[in-house]
Amino acid sequence: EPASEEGELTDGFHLLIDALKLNGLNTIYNVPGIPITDLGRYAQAQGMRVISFRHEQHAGYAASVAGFLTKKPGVCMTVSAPGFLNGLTAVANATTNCWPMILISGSSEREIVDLAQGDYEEMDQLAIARPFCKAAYRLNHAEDIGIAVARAIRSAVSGRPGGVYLDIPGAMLGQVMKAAEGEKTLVKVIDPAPRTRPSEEAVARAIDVMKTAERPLIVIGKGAAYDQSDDVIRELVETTGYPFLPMSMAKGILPDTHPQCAAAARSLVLKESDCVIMMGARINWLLSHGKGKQWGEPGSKRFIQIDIDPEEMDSNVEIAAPLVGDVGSCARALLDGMKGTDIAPPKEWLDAVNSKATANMEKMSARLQNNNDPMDYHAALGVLKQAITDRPDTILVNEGANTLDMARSIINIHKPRHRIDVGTWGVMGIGMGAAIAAAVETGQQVLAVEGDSAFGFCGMEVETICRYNLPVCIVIFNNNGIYRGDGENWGGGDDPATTVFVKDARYDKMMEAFGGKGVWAKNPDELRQAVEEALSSGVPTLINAAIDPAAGKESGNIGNLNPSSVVAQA
Ligand code: OXT
Ligand code: ADP
Ligand code: MG
Repeated sequence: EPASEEGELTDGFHLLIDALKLNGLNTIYNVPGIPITDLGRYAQAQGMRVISFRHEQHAGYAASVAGFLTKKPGVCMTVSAPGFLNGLTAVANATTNCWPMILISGSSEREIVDLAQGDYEEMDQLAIARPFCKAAYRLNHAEDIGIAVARAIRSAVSGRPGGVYLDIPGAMLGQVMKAAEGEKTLVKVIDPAPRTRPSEEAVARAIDVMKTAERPLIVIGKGAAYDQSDDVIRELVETTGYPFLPMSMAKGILPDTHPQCAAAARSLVLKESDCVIMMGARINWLLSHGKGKQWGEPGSKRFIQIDIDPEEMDSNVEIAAPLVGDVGSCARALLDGMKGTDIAPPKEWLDAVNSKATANMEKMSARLQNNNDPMDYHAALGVLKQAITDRPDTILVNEGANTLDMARSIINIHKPRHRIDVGTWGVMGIGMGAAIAAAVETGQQVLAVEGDSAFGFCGMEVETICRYNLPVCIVIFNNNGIYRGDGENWGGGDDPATTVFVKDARYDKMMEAFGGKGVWAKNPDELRQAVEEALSSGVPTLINAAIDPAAGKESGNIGNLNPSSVVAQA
């Protein structure tokens, strides 16, 4: 810590580190280089945890997942132009997912950039960042660091959370101030994301809708997971007795094994319900925009929507009762408003949901017990489902297409914020960044279930996992390709099909190259044994699970989103 004695000096490097630490931001996910190499070194010297990646996109994804898990902005630090652009994907993704993060990028000499005179890694980063994030700021003077970091934090976490960009011209880091004066410029942000209560009228309106509901449903989204109001959400679900449908990253707020969980009756509840409480979930593409066949007769539903962002209301369908506020406050207000009313759902509705869910679960569980050769998704996922049931504290990371869709419905999640996946954009390559952040931020064991294509977007970060000796077990569902491993070249030539990879690639050897454990598992027994060992030892492990190349579907469950040519010539 810089002492505040007369005459002692501080500078931009140290003020920035002091400002982050003062606000409880103690971890930086980065890739070093000009002009931020020493910033990382000083941060580490001053007690911050600095996790250095191999590529900025994954450092950025890690920061965004840290934001999701902790409600504090995750911090990613990069070099200028190319490093900044690599990190920008993650900021855009964080903003899309409504997760708080701050991307701090070094940038080139302002005067030279502004005159376009060709500086080292010249780019007008601030202008480029703006459309991709919630807010963007540039720091020109060391004396502004305190206020800039405060603004960045508040922008990232207040209201609807999102990504913030902080532009750090290299020269600013070297600016010197008297330490005592510098200390006075630092700002500790008080109550950065104040809880917001819905108005009494809004609550009364929602209760009126609930009173007339005959087939109610609660849809819970990752905004609710983010809010960390797990107990109040559970109380609301259990007091109403309504069936609930978790969106993928809301799984585990209430356990998937909860008797009111309607995940296995998804089609039925979306179609048949007449009153839907949306809780921290947007009615976007993942819910067919609230329209179409999936949602039954047009006009057959009334929506109550809980969201921190008032502009989310009516974005796709009419919202009969908007509740603007944080999930915890809104759920509490509904519980208070319900007192003395009778809103219990009719038994026929609950029976219908239960019998559909039970039938689907029975069908599914029969498929999980098989010894097909080659191994299929269901057999492999049956093993992983059991592993998570045995060790419910394990955090599941999941990406791919078939690997994603099948793992989502097969692997039960038992605890809040224990499933991290591709999010609103369905983006491939989040896996290793997410796994690293989950391990670093929670100290828990992580199981990353990855399609072989998905893993390819971020695979080099296994070195990072080994270097920091993180308790991460990666299982690659290796079906030799994107969706399937048996694609054909439509041109009939010698080149492989655009969707297939080298057959039987030994991803397990990548892990061994860095000192971790690699296993090639060809059947459920080998997979079970390897996962068991990895989860009990905490040793960085990569299990290359051979999956039937013919078992997957094009685009998994969302093949309907592919446009098709009417003049196909193949
Ligand atoms: O009710 P019904 O009867 O309908 O049944 C439903 C449930 O009730 C039931 N269910 C259950 N039954 C029994 N038991 C249980 N427990 C249970 N739970 C549910 O199951 C059905 C289905 O339920 P589900 O899954 O809840 O419902 P559904 O209909 O699927 O829900 C709809 C959605 C939209 C909410 C859901 O599908 C969803 O969340 N989807 C997300 C999809 C997504 O984001 N996919 C990733 C993107 S795909 C694609 O774009 C890919 N790319 C391109 C690319 C990307 N993405 N990014 C970048 C940077 N570059 C390129 C690529 C390259 S994927 C991809 C790689 C793929 O290859 P890999 O090798 O990685 O992976 P593999 O495919 O494995 O080879
Ligand atoms: P999912 O993909 O799980 O359906 P979305 O990301 O679409 O969820 O929706 C999350 C929603 O939650 C966003 O509209 C966001 O504004 C909202 N949200 C984020 N944090 C909170 C919070 N603390 N309280 C209420 N709503 C929130
Ligand atoms: Mg694959």
